[in-house]
Amino acid sequence: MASPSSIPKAKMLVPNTLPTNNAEPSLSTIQDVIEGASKVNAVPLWPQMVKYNPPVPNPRCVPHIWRYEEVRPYLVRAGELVKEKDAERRVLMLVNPEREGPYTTDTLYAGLQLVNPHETAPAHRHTAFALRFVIEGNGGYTSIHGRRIPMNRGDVILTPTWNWHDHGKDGSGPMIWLDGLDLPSFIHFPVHFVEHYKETRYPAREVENGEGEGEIVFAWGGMRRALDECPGPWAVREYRKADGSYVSKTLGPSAERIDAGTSSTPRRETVSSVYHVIEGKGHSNINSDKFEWKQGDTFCIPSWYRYEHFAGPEQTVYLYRFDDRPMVEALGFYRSGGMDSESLVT
Ligand code: GTQ
Repeated sequence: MASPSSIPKAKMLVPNTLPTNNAEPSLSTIQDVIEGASKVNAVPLWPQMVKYNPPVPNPRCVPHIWRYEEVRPYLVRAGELVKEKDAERRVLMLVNPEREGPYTTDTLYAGLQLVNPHETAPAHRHTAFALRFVIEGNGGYTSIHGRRIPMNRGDVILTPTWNWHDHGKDGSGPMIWLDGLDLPSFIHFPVHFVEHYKETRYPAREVENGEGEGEIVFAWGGMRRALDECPGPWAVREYRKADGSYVSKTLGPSAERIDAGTSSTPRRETVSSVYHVIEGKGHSNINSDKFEWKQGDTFCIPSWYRYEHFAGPEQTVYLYRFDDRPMVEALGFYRSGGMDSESLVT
């Protein structure tokens, strides 16, 4: 290859002067500049600087609660009307009132999924990561890359990226669970792939007693014991892998215990979260709004809202939560209320 110095000067294509603007002979006012620039898809930043550089986080989503007794009848009726072959996944998405699907928060997707006895939600796999919290029903199972995991109330089951998965059910009555996925990320990063398996079910064997525990499934009994062993009226435990690492690069599940008549410490973070009430009654203050909740309800907290949970006077409260902390941390965006920005300098 010729070195730059050996290129004959006469053949250089780079002009030594800037191009003159023949199309716009007079740019006498800023309006001329703005109009002219827009024709070449260039737009001034300065009038809308604060939109892109807001002083504090500005989530589009708002706090919201989905009451189980209000949503469940629609899901159960959909279970009767929408046949297995007509819905790859029979899910009611929990859509934030300020946005469309798949946004439950700006970064999290939640949905309630129902499977009837003798049905199969067919095998597929995808880039997205999924968490399932089992709400009700008996005899359900989800098969994850060759292992058939029974679904029991309160269990958290992971579907890691690219694992083949299908869901099924024996026994009577429907199986209902809360799905948590990182689907909003794939609107932002349009890089999602899905594959469908050639048969309805991916070959799977039943797991032995306790197999996959702490890796792919987290039984409620174990988490409840762990929460009860924590000191104090309010306890938080994350679901983590045996080596202490996050279960996913994107989503972080956790559970909380709040003793009757007590409350959590107020929190404010750059993560958003979806909460589901496992047991008990109470309310949350999210910024200045109060949200009353009870067993089965699901509610969301956008990033940077200040929130605090209060257990009712009668019963210990247990909450399940998933948030986007692993993803937010990995990107270097994690911050919580009270952190000094000097401490964030890298
Ligand atoms: O069960 O695989 O709620 O792929 C959304 C997308 C569930 C699933 C959802 C999915 C699934």
